[in-house]
Order: sequence, then structure tokens, then C-alpha cells
Amino acid sequence: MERTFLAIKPDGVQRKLIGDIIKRFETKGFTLVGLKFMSVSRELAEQHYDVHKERPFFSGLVEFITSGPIIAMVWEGDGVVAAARKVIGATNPLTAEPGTIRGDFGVSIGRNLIHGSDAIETAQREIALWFKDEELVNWQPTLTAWTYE
Ligand code: D4T
Repeated sequence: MERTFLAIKPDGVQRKLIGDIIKRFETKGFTLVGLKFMSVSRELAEQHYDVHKERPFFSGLVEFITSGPIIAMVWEGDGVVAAARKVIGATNPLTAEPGTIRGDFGVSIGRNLIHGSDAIETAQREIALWFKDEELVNWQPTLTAWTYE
């Protein structure tokens, strides 16, 4: 089953949007398999954003993600990587569609509330970076037959 890595960034935590954000993925039908509330070290932040290390906004990204606690999560489901990106919305909350997390709750690209892996390979890399195997829970919700045909 496909898995993705999602993180509620410090702005989402400070604005008390944890419950609202998690609810979108639960009600959609995806399954939570890992979750931790944590501070992010500079080393982990730099590894996570390694793909952006030459971009002008890299240091700002690292500063921001280490500025307060975050929620790191792994979610599971058919097509969850691409579908979660749709639930999240476009990178810039001002242009993100209403009904998406960023479209409904944000206005600024540097405060876009949540990260989601952008491809299956990225998800595998990010899950391995943020979680140990034993921190992930393999389970099947009893509602599965009512969610998946
Ligand atoms: P993440 O990776 O956080 O899910 O965001 P996206 O996948 O939607 O967007 P991204 O990787 O292109 O950007 C990562 C992160 O950088 C911030 N950012 C981005 C920024 O502050 N200024 C910019 O010009 C861009 C392109 C927002 C998200």
C-alpha cells in the first residue's frame, strides 16, 4: 500500500489547526500509520530540504521549520501521494483552490501550513528520514470495506 510523508509546519501548530488538518486526511479515507509531535533539528531540516539547498529561500525554510514544534506523519492509502497533494493545494496559499488546506487556511507562501511528499520516491526518502521502522504501525481499519471497493 502506498505511503506519504506529511508534516504540519510550525504555523499550523501555532494557529491550532492540527485537528482541522488531520481531519481532512481521516475523512478522505486515508489511514494514519505514524505520528509524532516534535522539534526539528537544524541537521534534519537541512536534510529534508536538501533538494532546495541552492534556492534563495533555503535558509528561510530551515529557519522556519526549526522555529517551533511540528507534527510529522505518515499516511497510507491507494494513490495517497498525489491525492494528499490535492488535499493540501498549491504551494502558494493565495492561488490554492478553496477547499484545499492551503486555500482555506493560508495567505502566504512562507506560511503554507503543511508539507506533503511530491512523488512516491520522495515519500520513501522522507519517511525513512523522519521515522524509524518501529515508529510506524501496520494496521487495517475495520472500516476498510466501507471505504475501498
Ligand atoms: P512542500 O515541499 O512544503 O510540500 O511545498 P511544495 O512542494 O508545495 O513546494 P516546494 O517544494 O516548491 O517548496 C518548498 C517550500 O518552500 C517554500 N517556498 C517555495 C518559498 O518560501 N518560496 C518560494 O518561492 C517557493 C517556490 C514553500 C514551500
